[in-house]
Amino acid sequence: MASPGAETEKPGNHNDFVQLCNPHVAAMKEDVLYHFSLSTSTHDFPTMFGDVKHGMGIPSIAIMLHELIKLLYHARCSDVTLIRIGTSGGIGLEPGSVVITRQAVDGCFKQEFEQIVLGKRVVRNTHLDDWLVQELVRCSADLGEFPTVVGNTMCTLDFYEGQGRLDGALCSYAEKDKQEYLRAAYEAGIRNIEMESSVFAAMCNACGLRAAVVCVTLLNRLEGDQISSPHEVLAEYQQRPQRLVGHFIKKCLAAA
Ligand code: R2B
Ligand code: URA
Repeated sequence: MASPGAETEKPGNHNDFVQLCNPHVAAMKEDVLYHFSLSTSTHDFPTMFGDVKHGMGIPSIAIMLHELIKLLYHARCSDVTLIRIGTSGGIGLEPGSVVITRQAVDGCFKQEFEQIVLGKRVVRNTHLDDWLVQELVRCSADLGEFPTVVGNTMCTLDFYEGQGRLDGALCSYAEKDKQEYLRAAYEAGIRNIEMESSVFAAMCNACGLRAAVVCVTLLNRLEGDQISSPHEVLAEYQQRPQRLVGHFIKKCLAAA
């Protein structure tokens, strides 16, 4: 599954329109995208897709997942695996490390996702598929390109105070409090922090879908809050979960 949102800037000149390496397409009066049941003569592509973007955080991914899971249902898909890939802040890891999530936890380190439904607390399980975790670990070993660990992932409602940063618009704690919190998180098996994994795991569990979360760490939060590595470094880090999951998909296809 694609990660929601452009979490760091993409490489290249990102203001340019997408270019094709095929001179014929621009000269075609109509282009039928057969497998999508779309045609440039019957559908207004710029209006339909020109502004496609995902948001960030639990509400955005939850809305997207409701509709994606219904799409899979209507399409009568079977044996589906969903994988969230993206970025995160690491705890006690070398930046660029990839974390495969065993369990998503909340900001109090609780291994659950709480949703208010009709005014009542509904608590859902956030455990991720153990078999898939092991397969992804094997894929990372096959690639041998970057450090990969299995750990718990803390999912927060905010990037700043919610993740114990000292550089937000609001902050009522000191560096020492932040260090204590992050070190307690580390002791609880948490290796990274992001903003979507808990609802992702909860919804996939509730719908009986096999799921995994694979995020690269952009910084070590024990050493700072700002994401200040050079653009090319961050861009390469961001490709790591894609390379790992790409390898996993190829392996599955080869075995099918
Ligand atoms: C990781 O990075 C984003 C915040 O910068 C958020 O979508 C997440 O989970
Ligand atoms: N994404 C997050 O949610 N937190 C970080 O520190 C980095 C990326």
